[in-house]
This record gives sequence, structure tokens and C-alpha cells, in this order.
Amino acid sequence: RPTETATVLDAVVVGAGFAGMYMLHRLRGLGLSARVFEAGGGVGGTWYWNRYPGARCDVESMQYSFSFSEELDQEWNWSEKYAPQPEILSYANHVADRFDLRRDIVFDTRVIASTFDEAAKGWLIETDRGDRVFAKFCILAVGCLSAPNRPNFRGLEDFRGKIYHTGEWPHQGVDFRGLRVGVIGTGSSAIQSIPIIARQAATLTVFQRTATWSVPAWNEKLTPEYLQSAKADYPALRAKARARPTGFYFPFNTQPALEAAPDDREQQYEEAWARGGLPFLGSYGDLLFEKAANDTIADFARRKIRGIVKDPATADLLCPDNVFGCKRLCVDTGYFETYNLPHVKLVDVSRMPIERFTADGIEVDGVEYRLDAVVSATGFAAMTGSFDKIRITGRDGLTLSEKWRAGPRAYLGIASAGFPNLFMITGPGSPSVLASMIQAIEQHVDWLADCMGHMRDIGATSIEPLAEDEDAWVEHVNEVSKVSLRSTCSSWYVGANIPGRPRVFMPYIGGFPIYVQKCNEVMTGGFSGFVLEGAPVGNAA
Ligand code: NA7
Repeated sequence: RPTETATVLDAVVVGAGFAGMYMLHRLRGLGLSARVFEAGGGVGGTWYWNRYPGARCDVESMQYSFSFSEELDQEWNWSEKYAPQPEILSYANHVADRFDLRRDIVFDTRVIASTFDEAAKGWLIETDRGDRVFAKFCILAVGCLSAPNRPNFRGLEDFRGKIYHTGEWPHQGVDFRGLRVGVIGTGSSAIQSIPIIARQAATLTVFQRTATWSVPAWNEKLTPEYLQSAKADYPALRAKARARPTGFYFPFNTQPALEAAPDDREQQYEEAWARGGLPFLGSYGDLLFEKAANDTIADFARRKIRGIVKDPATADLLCPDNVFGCKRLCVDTGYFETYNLPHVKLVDVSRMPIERFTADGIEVDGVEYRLDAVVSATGFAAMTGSFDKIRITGRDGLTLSEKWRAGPRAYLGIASAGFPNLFMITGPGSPSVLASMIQAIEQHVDWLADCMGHMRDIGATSIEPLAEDEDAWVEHVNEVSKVSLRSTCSSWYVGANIPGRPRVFMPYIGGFPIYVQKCNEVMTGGFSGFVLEGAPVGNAA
């Protein structure tokens, strides 16, 4: 049998981002043998790869960190309200060192296949460097936004300049000084990088398919006094965050916008804009549920854009016409202001798409824009793209990609029927990208660690969701999404940023606390919805 020649372990974890690192830590705590395979040369996942200029997190630093260790919380000091990518990567490295994680992580090694062995009840994991490991558990910690989307533009091979994807940025950085630079896309990555690239480039041409809502960050340095006061009661801040639908804490007004007097509403939006960031969307409770309410915030934000951008035609193009916050809201520093610079140009590719690359640039609607370098800020095959890159073969030879052809199907976003002992961290059907990622990761990892520890204690050999419970959960995820206006536009939440992908609302939008409660009930109910094999009868919970 193929597994006879493999190294044998309790668990293999794919990916050494925050999810993979914490999973390793918990597996060790259980006394299970584990190895992590990581395609990159270091830890950090998203923050290892996304090194484009201006990359930073738009969840406040004090909350975008692990909460499992009070000592870690106390010893780490963030320098800014919104941490820049290098600092988050330093934090990831600090965690790896502090918990001595590296000795079980194999870097520069990509898992290419994982195959279920029915008789042995485990997974044969194979890498691009020839590793073969047999593990009882295979845990996919591959990230939600980690498979870059590279549109196959005509003529790409003809282009004489360089093309950089924001999600795979060169480690040595890129010097744009004196160059004519093009940026494709206007999502978060573009919005963060455009103002900085504009400072260097001779000319900057932005190719916009869909205008994006963005709110100022008003980023600032964190003072020692602030850090001290926030850390004085860190556990309370963490608890408040976990009780929020998003898993992170910010002031949230539950009043409906439609019940507020227009002047009061205007003042509320002004104050929220002045505070900036994602909390702007918490100005009222009905903004993502009632189109008429959403129109009020959209109208306010459009007036802000027109107030910043001097050229009316450019301002028109920059004003989105879709639901405010429907796609992931962006948080910027000087994004709209950048279009007032004389060397920055916006090109609309919504009606006439990018026709082709030429040797010297990009052609749209018969016009050639001459460029020396192109930044592809075109996003990711969200939520499922990284699963698709691995040949995952479950029971009866069915691959996960085949099973998910019409859209991902996973019970609680944790496991999928037909794939026993295969777990995913922040998989489709969990709150993941709609929650604070690190909090979502910790919750999944803790649940999985409890589950694997329990299996060991009772001698269970495998765990797998029941098809009917999985179907019911997928149906529920889908039903709940219809309540939100977020299901109405062509975002990466529904896979619609890439032509040909099935349109399915992938993350669970019912709120982090409700999801946590469901997971806890499943566990205390003896892993209801799962089949545990090999466990003595009556000892399932
Ligand atoms: P996003 O948010 O998916 O943005 C990608 C951008 O690229 C978006 O503006 C797309 O337009 C555009 N795009 C994609 N394909 C094309 C083609 N073929 N032609 C023109 N424009 C295109 O990715 P980001 O990396 O910015 O951010 C990902 C997440 O990371 C973000 O939401 C945060 O959570 C952090 P579209 O809107 O699809 O019309």
C-alpha cells in the first residue's frame, strides 16, 4: 500500500499562517505528533505574501492578534492603530519563536495531494519536494484569500515590462521611480497601494472595473499611555469583541437609519467618517438590511468623494453605484486625493474591458496606455481557491474540487462529508472573512483541538459530517445570506469576481456569536451531525 512507505504522524497541517501556527501549538499541547507544510519561506501566510506598498490590516492592531496567551498580549506592542504588513509579519515571527514552532514547520514546500486511505482511516499527504506523510488528521489552514486571481488577458506574453501581483509581491520590493505604472483593480490592495505608488511613479494609470467604497483610516501612532490602558483590561476587550457579530469591537449604533431625522443622520455620518475605518458601517443598524437605509449612507459617501476629487468626470467614475459595504468596505489613506495629482489617471474598464496587453502597455477601447510596469491588484479566488490547488481525494475517489463544483459544501465550514478526518480552518460556511480573522481562527482551532483530544480519549478512529446535516447547514448559510444586502452584488464573497465560478454566498453571515454557539452545541451534543467511528457505543460525547 502507498502509505507503507510514508512517515507516520498524528496530524499534518497545511499552511503556517496564523491558523496553521496556532493549530500546531494546540496539537502539541494535546501530545499529538504534527508537521506543518508551508509553501512560503517563512511564517505569516497572508502577511508573508502581501508585501505590496501600503499593505496593512484594517482591523485595529490591538484586536488583530492572538488572544490565547495573556503573556503574549502583554509583551507585544503595536506601533500604529492599523498595523503595517512588516509589523504583522514580525508579530507572526515573534509568535513562531516564542512558542518554538519552527522545528515542526517545513518551509518552501507545497502540499500537492492529500488522499484518504479508507483502510487506515487517514491521509497520505504528498508535497512538491517528494515528502510522503501519512497522518490520521489532515488540517487545511490554507487561508481564505491566498490563491491569486490572474486574469488571462490577451497578449500578456507580449508585454515587455514587468507585471506584479499584489498577493505575491517581490521580497526585495519594487522601485517604481521614473516608471509609467498601471494598476489593474480598485479593491483593498489597490486602494492601499495606489497613493504610495503614485508618490514614486512618473505616471500612474488605474484601470477600474467597479468603483469601490472606501472610508478614511485616520491611522495614527499608538502612545505608550494608550497601550497601557488597553492592556490593563485586555481580557475584557477580547470578551467584548467575541460578543460582536463581527468578532471585533467597535462602537455600533443599533438604531435604524430610516428612523433618524435627516439632520441627525447627517451628523451621525459626519462623526463616524471623522472616526473612520470599518466602524463607519456601524453608524446604523439597518444599513446592510434595508436598501433605503443603505441609500442614505451611500449618498453621504458619494458626496464625500465628490468633495475630495476635483475633476467632476473622475469623481463620477469613482462614485460606486452599488450597495454601500456590499463588497468588502475599503479603508484608505489618501486614496481619492491621489486622483487630484496631475500624473494620475483613471480609466474605466467597466463597459469596455481591458482588450489586451501590447508590447508597450494595455489597450482599452482602441486606446493604448503605454506602461513600463503593471500592478495586478486583481484579488484572489476567494475561500476555495487554495483548496482547489491541492488534489484532495476522499472516500470512493471523489475529489473535493469535484464535490464542490457547484459551490463549496462543508458542515460548519469545518469538515465535508466524504472526507473523514479532514478539517478546514475558517472554511466556507464559517464566519471567517466576515469576522475578525484571528478570532475566527482561534475559535476553529480550539474546537478542532477539543474534538481531536476527545477522539483520542475515547479511541475514535474517524469523524465525518453526516450528509443531511451538512446539507442543512449549507442551506442555512445560503438562506441567512439572503437577508443581507451583501448577497446582492458581484463580490468575492459570492465568487463572482472571477468569471465561471459558481455564484454562492460562501461565508456565514449570521454573526460570530451565533456561529460559536452552534459549534458549542454540536460539541456538547456529542458531535451532533458527525459520525464518529471506532468509538465505544454510548461514549460519543
Ligand atoms: P479584491 O477586493 O477582489 O479586488 C480586486 C480588484 O481587481 C477589483 O477591483 C476587481 O474588479 C478587479 N479586477 C479583477 N479582475 C479584473 C479584470 N479582469 N479586469 C479589471 N479589473 C479586474 O482583491 P484585493 O486584493 O484588493 O482585496 C482582497 C481582500 O483582502 C479585501 O477584500 C480585504 O479583505 C483584504 P471587480 O470589483 O471584481 O469588478
